Amino acid sequence: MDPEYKAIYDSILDGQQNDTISGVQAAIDAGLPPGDILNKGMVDAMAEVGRLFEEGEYFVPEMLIAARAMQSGLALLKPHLIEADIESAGKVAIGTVKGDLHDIGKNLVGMMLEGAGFEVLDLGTDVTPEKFVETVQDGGVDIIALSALLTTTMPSMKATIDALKVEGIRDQVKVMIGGAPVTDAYANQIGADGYSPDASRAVNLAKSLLAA
Ligand code: B1M
Repeated sequence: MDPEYKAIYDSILDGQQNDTISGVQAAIDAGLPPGDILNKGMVDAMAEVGRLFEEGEYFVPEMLIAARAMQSGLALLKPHLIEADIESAGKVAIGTVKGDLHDIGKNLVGMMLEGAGFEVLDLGTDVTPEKFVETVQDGGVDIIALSALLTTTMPSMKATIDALKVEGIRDQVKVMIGGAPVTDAYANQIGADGYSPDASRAVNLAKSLLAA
């Protein structure tokens, strides 16, 4: 761990939002490269948060406060990243599907993706298949990420994939799905490209879908 970035790294791991803000501001003021602040300080910390979550040492609250700290740091860093022209890992349009208002998990997945260098377009909740189709037709989106928390709204995932097929644009975009009632088997059944059970593995999935 690079000592210049340790304070930022620790503040995200501990979910200390104010320390993340002051650490990132200090690093910007010291003229450290924005890409290094992002990758060495922040992305590495979120990767560690993901690892701790997978190992059962961190739970959702720790993940949420770490993600919130990360988001505050990102908001400060964003204009500098754009200036430095850091290459995006890809563009993801994310939304909770039609009829479903649960957004905490979806927000967490979006934050983790953003933390890993993806450009994230958040379509919000209750997103219709038509809205996802329109977003793909507008161009520039590599992945659409669908979240559902209700068994009754899972069919909206299939409806979205079917709508992409009807419009002849299914091959233009990868589709990943997730949310508490969703399974790998369901992803296969409806023809999604991948399923992730949690936010940290959603990042790995997005990376592997674009590498494939
Ligand atoms: Co609702 N709700 N809820 N709810 N709610 C559940 C989901 C439920 C399981 C509770 C229960 O009965 N035990 C149940 C669903 C039952 C079912 O269908 N099997 C339920 C119900 C029934 C309802 C209502 C119908 C209740 C009613 O009105 N009668 C109603 C529906 C409203 C609607 O959406 N139309 C409703 C409403 C609400 C609130 C508005 C009060 C609130 C949501 C607030 C909000 O999101 N802003 C709410 C809440 C908070 C919950 C519980 C308690 C918590 C959900 C949550 O945020 N978890 C939930 C019970 C539970 O899950 N234990 C419940 C924390 C979050 C970080 O986890 O969202 O699973 P989660 O996300 C995870 C993974 O799933 C994954 O990564 C995340 C982080 O690791 N993930 C993805 C999620 N999306 C992903 C996408 C990916 C990849 C991974 O790629 C695209």
